[in-house]
Amino acid sequence: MTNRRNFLTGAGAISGAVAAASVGTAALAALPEAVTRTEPDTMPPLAPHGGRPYNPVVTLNGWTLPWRMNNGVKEFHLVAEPVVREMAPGFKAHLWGYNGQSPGPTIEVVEGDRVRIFVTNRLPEHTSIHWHGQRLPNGMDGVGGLTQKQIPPGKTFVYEFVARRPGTFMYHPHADEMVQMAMGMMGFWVTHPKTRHPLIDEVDRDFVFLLSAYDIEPGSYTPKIMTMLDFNLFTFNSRIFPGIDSMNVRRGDRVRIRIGNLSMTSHPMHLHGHEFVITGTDGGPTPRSARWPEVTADVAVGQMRQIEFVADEEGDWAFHCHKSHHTMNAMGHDVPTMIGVDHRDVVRQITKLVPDYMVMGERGMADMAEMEMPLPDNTVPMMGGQGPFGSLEMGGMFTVVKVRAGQKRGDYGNPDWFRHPAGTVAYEFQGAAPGAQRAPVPGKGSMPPRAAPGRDVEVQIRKPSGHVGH
Ligand SMILES: [Cu+2]
Repeated sequence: MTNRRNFLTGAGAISGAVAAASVGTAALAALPEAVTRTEPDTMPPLAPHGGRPYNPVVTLNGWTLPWRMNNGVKEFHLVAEPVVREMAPGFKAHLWGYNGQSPGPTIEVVEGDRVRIFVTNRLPEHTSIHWHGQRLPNGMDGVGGLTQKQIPPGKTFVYEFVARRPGTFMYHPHADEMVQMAMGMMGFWVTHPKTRHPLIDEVDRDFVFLLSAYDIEPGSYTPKIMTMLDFNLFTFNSRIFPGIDSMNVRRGDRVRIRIGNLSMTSHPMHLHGHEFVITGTDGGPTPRSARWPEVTADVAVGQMRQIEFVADEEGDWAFHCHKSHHTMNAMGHDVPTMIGVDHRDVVRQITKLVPDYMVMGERGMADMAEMEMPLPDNTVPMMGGQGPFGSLEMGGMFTVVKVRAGQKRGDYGNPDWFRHPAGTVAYEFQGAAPGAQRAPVPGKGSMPPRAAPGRDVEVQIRKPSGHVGH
């Protein structure tokens, strides 16, 4: 995860870029500068530097695209191009994206804004951009071949429309989609309401990210674009845990998290320690009568969900996809199940041929999170991430919401791990462990037969001593 120093460095780097984008009047007839950012850290919110005010969002391990005002029109410049994305420290992927990163920068506008987006294609093939969820003229919808000509390599096309309804949107190519989305081409779009909206509450923190999946062989750099279902990397904004930043909030903050899914399967997103409500989708704000408390929200393919909660419980709260394979990294797939297999004879024979043969998974896979396994260059362990109590044994779509009383307003820096008040951490029972209790089966005596003492396959059921014998 990002430390505070990197976080501030990222902020400094982008404010320089914003200044560079505020060009003189002589340049206004030309294309807006294509601002690029390659650092994978979370950029602090980009305060609006013109136009109507709003509370900016924070893009997890991403950034917001600066714009320029040109005669009342907000002008943006997106560049579709090959990028190198660090998915986690030690692991880089060769993807396609926008302005130096996958996903591309978040675009933030205000309801009613006239928006002009210049799209330059630096890919080796044609592309287009579809503005998912927007009300716009049909010819601005970005479906290559249907509503416009494809943008050839080297050319720049212009999209222009009014951001008519407030909400949570995304953008992605509608050209050679299977390839271009498998390569990471996508970005987030937020349209803020122009005045107080009866269904859109003010929040203290507003995080956004996209869900996407990749199939990259350990040791290689480029996703396999023909993969339909068997992906091995499940990402928030093309990052995998432990490369995903935590979401750091102040206790009592009203927090909104907006999530869009451009992978090939649904992701049930689960928050620990709090209940949330779904306050909106890509179809707009959810009527209040249709909101109910949840701790998991399924985000289906092509959907967006915005969840909201009051972060009133201090701690380090996990927030992750609940499909357990989606919190694994590449090495967790295609490994045979070995649980319960007694390898000893086989190992003895194999080690005659392969002296450093290693048995994996005999007692489950948790060992693998801490085992010093030889990995190919350019990959990460299937699960890991060091926490204050050891390895988290997580990967992929996993991060932490850090709720702290002492987190200052507007501070998105990463506090240290939570300091638990005395007596509030699960602890080891120190009393005597009673033997397993067995219910008799009529006609058959006790089932299953008790194993001989000393056999290491026995499982002991431990109960609090006060309840033994019911
Ligand atoms: Cu998932």
